[in-house]
Amino acid sequence: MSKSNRKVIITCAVTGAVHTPTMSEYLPLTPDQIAEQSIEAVEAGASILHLHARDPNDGRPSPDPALFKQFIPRIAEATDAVINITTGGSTRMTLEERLAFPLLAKPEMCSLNMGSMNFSIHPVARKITEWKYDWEKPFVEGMEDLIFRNTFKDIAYILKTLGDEGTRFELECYDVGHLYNLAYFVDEGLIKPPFFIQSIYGILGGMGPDPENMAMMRTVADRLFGRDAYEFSILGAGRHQMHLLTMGAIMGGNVRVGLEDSIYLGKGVKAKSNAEQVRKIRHILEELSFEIATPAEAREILQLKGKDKVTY
Ligand code: KMH
Ligand code: ZN
Repeated sequence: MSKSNRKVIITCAVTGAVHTPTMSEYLPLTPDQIAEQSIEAVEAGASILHLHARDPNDGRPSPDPALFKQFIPRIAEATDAVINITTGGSTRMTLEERLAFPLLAKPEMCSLNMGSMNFSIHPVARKITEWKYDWEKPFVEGMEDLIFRNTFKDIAYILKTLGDEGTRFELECYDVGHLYNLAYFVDEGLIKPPFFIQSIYGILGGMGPDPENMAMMRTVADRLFGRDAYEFSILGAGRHQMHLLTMGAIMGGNVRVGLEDSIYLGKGVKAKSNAEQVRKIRHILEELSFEIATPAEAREILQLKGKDKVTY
């Protein structure tokens, strides 16, 4: 597909490991809830699902393959969506835990975070007086003193192990330095185009949600890789989600929504599901005459190995 005739890929990150049950009653926690909201998000127009697992007893982020196995095959059976499994997990998980399910499942796509960094929402804890579960408050407050570890060695390991299985990556870049890290791995011969660059704005610890940052990311990515070598995508955290995504699409980018990144639909209004956010961005994009990519088109654009070559 030529870039002048391009279609916009909508990724939906369904639950994540940042928000906690107290923050939104609509956050999917159990395998059933994750499966149902994922399927509905695909029906609404998402072609890629970015997925984490949670302990169904209390909603705590979990890397347990047994939990992933309760919803991934069900989603794959019910939809044609590209299943993209996190390798970021949460800042409390070891690399081994984070990779436990991806290495078993060999999915078409995995997330890959392009550098170590601070990554926190601890200020949110100040606004919450009553928590649903005991683990939540220390979990959120404790992020202030944690590092999201993604060393060069960690990244190389993920590129070698999963890359050898034909898995391609959602390259999560929270700062301009992460683009240079990607360029390093290109030079090392560990990753080949097309690169799916998920540029992330508004996470405390990464770039702020300022439009100039998006222009800078685009300019640097063009310089390092050339526009034809990569697909640009936009993730705006929290209340910055919809306007940054709209701007990013106008700049030639793809978009990521989902309750992992924002629990809101609009100002002061919580999203009741992931599909609500997908429908909203789809509506905005279609009003601007953009066409939305189907899962098959997303596979073609990103040159994915296909749904028949996974092991879940
Ligand atoms: N919540 C995103 C900003 C991952 O899963 O690898 C971070 C994320 C990390 O998506
Ligand atoms: Zn994630």
